[in-house]
Amino acid sequence: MSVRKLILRSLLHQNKFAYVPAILHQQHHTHEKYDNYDDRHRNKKKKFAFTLFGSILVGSTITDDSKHKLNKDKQKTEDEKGMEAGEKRQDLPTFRAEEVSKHNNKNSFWVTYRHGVYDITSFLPSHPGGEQIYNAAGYSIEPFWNVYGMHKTHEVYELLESYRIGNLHEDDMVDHSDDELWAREPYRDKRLIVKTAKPFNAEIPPEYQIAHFDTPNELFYVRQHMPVPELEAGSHQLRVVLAPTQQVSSLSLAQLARLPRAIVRAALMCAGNRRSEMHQVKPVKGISWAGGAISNAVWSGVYLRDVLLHCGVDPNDTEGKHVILTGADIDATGQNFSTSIPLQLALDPNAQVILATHMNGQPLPPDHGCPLRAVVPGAPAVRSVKWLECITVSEEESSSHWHKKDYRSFNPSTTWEDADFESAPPVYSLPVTSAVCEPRHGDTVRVRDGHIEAKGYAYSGGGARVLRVDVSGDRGVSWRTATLQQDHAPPRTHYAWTLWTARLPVPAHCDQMEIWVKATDSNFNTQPENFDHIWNIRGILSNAYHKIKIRLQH
Ligand SMILES: Nc1nc2c(c(=O)[nH]1)N[C@H]1C(S)=C(S)[C@@H](COP(=O)(O)O)O[C@H]1N2
Ligand SMILES: [Mo]
Repeated sequence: MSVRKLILRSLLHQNKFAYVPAILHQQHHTHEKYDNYDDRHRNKKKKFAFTLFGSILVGSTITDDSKHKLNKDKQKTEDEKGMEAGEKRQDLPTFRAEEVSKHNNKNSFWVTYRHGVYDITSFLPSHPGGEQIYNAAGYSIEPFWNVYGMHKTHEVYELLESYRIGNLHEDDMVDHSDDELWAREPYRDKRLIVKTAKPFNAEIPPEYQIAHFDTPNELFYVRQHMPVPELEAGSHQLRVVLAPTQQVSSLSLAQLARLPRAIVRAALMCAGNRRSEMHQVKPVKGISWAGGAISNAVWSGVYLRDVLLHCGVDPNDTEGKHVILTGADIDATGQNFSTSIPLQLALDPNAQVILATHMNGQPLPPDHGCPLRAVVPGAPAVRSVKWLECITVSEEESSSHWHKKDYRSFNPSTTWEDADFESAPPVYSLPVTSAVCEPRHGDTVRVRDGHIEAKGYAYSGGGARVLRVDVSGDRGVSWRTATLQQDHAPPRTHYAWTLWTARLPVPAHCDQMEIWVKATDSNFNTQPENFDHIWNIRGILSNAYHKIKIRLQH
C-alpha cells in the first residue's frame, strides 16, 4: 500500500485530502506484476498508453484551435529537446493559485507543474491512470509525478505542455521537489555513517562491528535504493506466483507463521563493501563504501523452501528456473525493486534461505524490510530483498535493472563501453574478505609491552567458514594468526561473520607501521594481495588484503 500512502500523505500535507479511488490498488498491483512479464510486455503497455494519448489529442475531442496550439508547442519542445515541462513562458498570462484551485471539476480541470498552468479538461477521459488524476484537481501534479515517476519522460512533458494556458504567480510557487517522498523515512541512529541521505545508505562504524557478535539492529548497515515503503504486518500479503501457469497463492504473515520456524545466523554484506579501496586503484562507479557495509544478525521466520513447497513448487523440476523476489519499494519509473536467485538455491536445505520477520529477536525494523524480507545467507545482500511482496517462480531471471544491469562480475580490462551485462554471470556468492576495524587508518596507537592489538572481521560467502585470519605488522614479511570468535555451524553452512583479535609485535623506535590482514576460508581460498587484478567497473567483490597505516606512541 506504500504508493497509496505516499499520495495520501502528500495530500494530507497539502491539506488537500481527496477521494482516492480503487484504481490506485490496481495500479500498484500492476507494478508488482512486472516481473511476471518481460520488459517487452511492459513497454508495449506503455506504448499503448502513449498511442492512446496521441489518438485522443488529434481526435475530435479537441477544437481546431487547440490542435493548432498543440502542433505549435510540439514544434517548440522538439526544438528544445532536453527541456522539462513547466518553464516560465513570457507569452502567456499569469494566474494565482486560488484561481487555479477553482478549476477542480470535470467541466474545467486545471493543474500546475512548476511554473506552468494547464487546462487538461479535455485530456481527463484519456488519462491511462484513470481517475487518480482527480487527486490533482486545481493543484500541482508534481507530488503525484514524484511517486509515479513514469510521467517524467519527454513524451509526457511534451503532452503536458500542449495544454499550457499560463504561468503560476511567483508568490504561489511551492517547492514540490521530491521531499514528500522522503518525509516519513524511519528514525536512524546517529552513530551510523551516512553515505547518501536520499536514498538512505549508511555504514556501521568499525568500532561497533567488533563490539557485538550480532550487530544491534539500530547499528546494522543500511542500503536503500528508494524511499522506505510503509507496510503493515497485520495486513501484509505475500503473493507467490508460479509461472508459466500463473498459479497465484496469497499468504498473510499469520499463514506463513504456521510453517516450521526457521532461524539462521548470517552476516549480510553488500557486494560493494570496501569499494572505496578498489576506487583508489582506478575509479569505479557506486557508493563509496569503506568496510562498513557488512553486519551480522540472527534472522528468524520460515524457510523459503517450505513456502515454495507449500505453494506447489515441484522440487524435481528446478533446472533453469529462478525465484524472483520483489519488494514494495518503487523507483522513479514505477518499477518495484527486484532480483532473483536460482530455484535450486532457494530449495537447497543447506542454503537456509529464509523469509524473515524477525532480526535479533525483534520484528524487522522499517529500514531492514519490515514486515518481511528474504535472507539469502552467503549471497551478496542485494538478493536479500526487503519489504517482500511477491515471489515468482519463473524460467527467467528477474528482468529488473538491479538484476540485469548490476551485481555482475567483469574482467579488469572490461570498460563500461564494452561490458556485456547479458553474458556476465550474476553474483550469487561472495569471496573471502576481512578488514581491520581497530585501530583505524591514521590512528595513533599506544605500544604496550612491545605490542599493539588489532581487531576486525572476516567473512566468506556460500557457507564457507573462515578458517584462519593472518595479520602482518611488517608488510607481509611475517604473519601472526589471529584469535577467532565464530558461530558454531555445520560445515558448508557457515553464514555468520568471524570477529578476530591479533597481537602484533612492534619494533622499538618505530613511530609508524602498516597493518595488513587476510583471511583464508574452508575452501582454502584466500584474499588477493591487491586490487589490481580484481578491479572491475562496478567496484564489487573488492576483497584484497585490508592495509592500514598507523602512528605509534611508545
Ligand atoms: N526491497 C529492497 N531490498 C533490498 C534493497 C533495496 O533497495 N530494496 N537493497 C539490497 C542491497 S543492495 C543490500 S546491500 C541489502 C541491505 O540490507 P540492509 O539495509 O538490511 O543492511 O538489502 C538488499 N535488499
Ligand atoms: Mo548492496
